[in-house]
Amino acid sequence: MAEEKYDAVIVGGGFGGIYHLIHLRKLGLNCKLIEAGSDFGGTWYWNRYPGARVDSDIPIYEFSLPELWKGWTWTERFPGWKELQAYFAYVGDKLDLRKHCRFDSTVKSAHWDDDLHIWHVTSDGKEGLYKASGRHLIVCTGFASKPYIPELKGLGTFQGPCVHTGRWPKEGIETTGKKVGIIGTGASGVQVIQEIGPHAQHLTIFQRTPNLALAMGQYSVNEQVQAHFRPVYEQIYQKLPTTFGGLQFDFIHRPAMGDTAEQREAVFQELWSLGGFQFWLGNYEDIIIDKACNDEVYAFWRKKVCERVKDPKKRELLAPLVPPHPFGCKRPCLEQYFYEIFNQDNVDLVDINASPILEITPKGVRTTKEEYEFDVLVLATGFDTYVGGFTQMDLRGLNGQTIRDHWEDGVTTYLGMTTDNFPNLYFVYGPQGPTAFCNGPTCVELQGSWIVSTIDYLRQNGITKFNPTVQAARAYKKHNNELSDATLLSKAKSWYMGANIPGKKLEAYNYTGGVARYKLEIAEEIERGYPGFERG
Ligand code: N01
Repeated sequence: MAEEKYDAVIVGGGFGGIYHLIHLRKLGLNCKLIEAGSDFGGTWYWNRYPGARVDSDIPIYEFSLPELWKGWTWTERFPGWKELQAYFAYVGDKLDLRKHCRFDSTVKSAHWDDDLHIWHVTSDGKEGLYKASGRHLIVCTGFASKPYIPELKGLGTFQGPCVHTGRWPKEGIETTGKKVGIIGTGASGVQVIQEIGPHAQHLTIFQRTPNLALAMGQYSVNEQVQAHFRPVYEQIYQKLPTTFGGLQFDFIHRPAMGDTAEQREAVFQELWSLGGFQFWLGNYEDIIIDKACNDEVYAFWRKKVCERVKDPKKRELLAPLVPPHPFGCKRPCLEQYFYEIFNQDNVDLVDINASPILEITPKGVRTTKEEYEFDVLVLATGFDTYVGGFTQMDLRGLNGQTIRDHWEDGVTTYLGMTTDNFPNLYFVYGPQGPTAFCNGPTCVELQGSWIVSTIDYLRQNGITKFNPTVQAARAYKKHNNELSDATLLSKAKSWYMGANIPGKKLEAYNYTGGVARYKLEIAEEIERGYPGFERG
């Protein structure tokens, strides 16, 4: 088939892909967006498991474009996946974006052509093979697009539905009145557990590490309330990239131990009462640096959780006396009635450290202690974060080098948006960006605006090949590692450090200096005339 020619090809139709489609088109570029799902939404297209819900509160989990937020009304402080899908459909309609997209088509390969200075992209799907080329390739597959399914013996033998949370079928799965087993207690596990728990006949949860989940503080919102706050939306959006987490609030800029114990207790109590991530990314600024501060935060969190769980054994498994890892160094999530679920007689919590899973059987799960029988088995086992979205494609840069080979000994990026040996390739919300420590749309808009400005610069200067130097990428990685090494992050086995995938290189996959600092660093690259790049 003939290859369609574009200025830019964009992979992925979530916040990142849509941002680039909107803004590169405003620059006059002819773009094609290719998306594996049937519509926009990205993570919210795929994560449609019961209870899937964002944990950034309104109005920060949306585009900051006035033509979009002025016409949109949410119904909850933390919207659920159905409402998020409706929001993406609204964006697509309002800006008439779908005509630039190929949906139901998965990008299989993207190869750099060093003679023509373009990318050749091939995708496949509902309408067959598709080929497009573009001078610029923007990968917006998000940090969690490749589900991780552990290699459990006998997995394929289970006779009932067995589903990963990130691939929940559109038609849903009946869990009411069923015996359900759930493996994993990350953010996805916590949400699906609290949703399925109340109506399952029996729910068995296999936990390896407790989630240090925070109270969401959910409430309904109406148009009247939002109309009242819209006049300050611009102010809020301007503030987001000046904070650590791209949020409406920031860390308390003083060390915890400079306050008295009574003052700290009062601070913790106030943050707790606000709900959401205030207790984490709005806490003392040394929360993930100073162990003494971190221990106190954990002790406060534990006290709150223990008040809600009646059974002492379950309580100790969910909120152990000894912290399983430093608080906030493995992603906490937001919960609504997760801990109350464990007070139901029909809910069991299995500690798979004490009795590991031996195999999946046709009837259920066999541990070293017993076999559990289920109608439905849910794998809430996470994702090959940061890099899975890249390595699942045949992505080849200079000399045909694959991204898999390029990153085999660890990830190198420059500024968390480009990587050496892959000219004219850009990405957002991926490795070595603020990604997991940042509100999604804030990260996408900050990185996206840098990429769009850079592409504009390249066009204005007739530069057709733009590639970060190996030295610049190495120096950036060193800097990122130093930022991470100054924290307690490496003390937790988490996907932040690649510890969730057996054999994955353990290193800092996230930029740890905070969004405000990152913003200054990437702006400096532009101000200094892109010293980290070679031009072709
Ligand atoms: O994945 P996870 P997730 N045997 O990797 C367990 C975002 N997100 O999908 O902790 C048994 O956090 C694993 O155990 P352990 C959010 O950023 C956001 O839940 O490694 N268990 C863990 O409990 C989030 O952080 C939202 O010991 C195994 C679980 O599976 C990120 O996505 C909602 C196992 C995986 O947890 C990922 O969250 C959902 C094995 N072999 C997701 N392998 C919201 O915005 C893994 N586990 C609300």
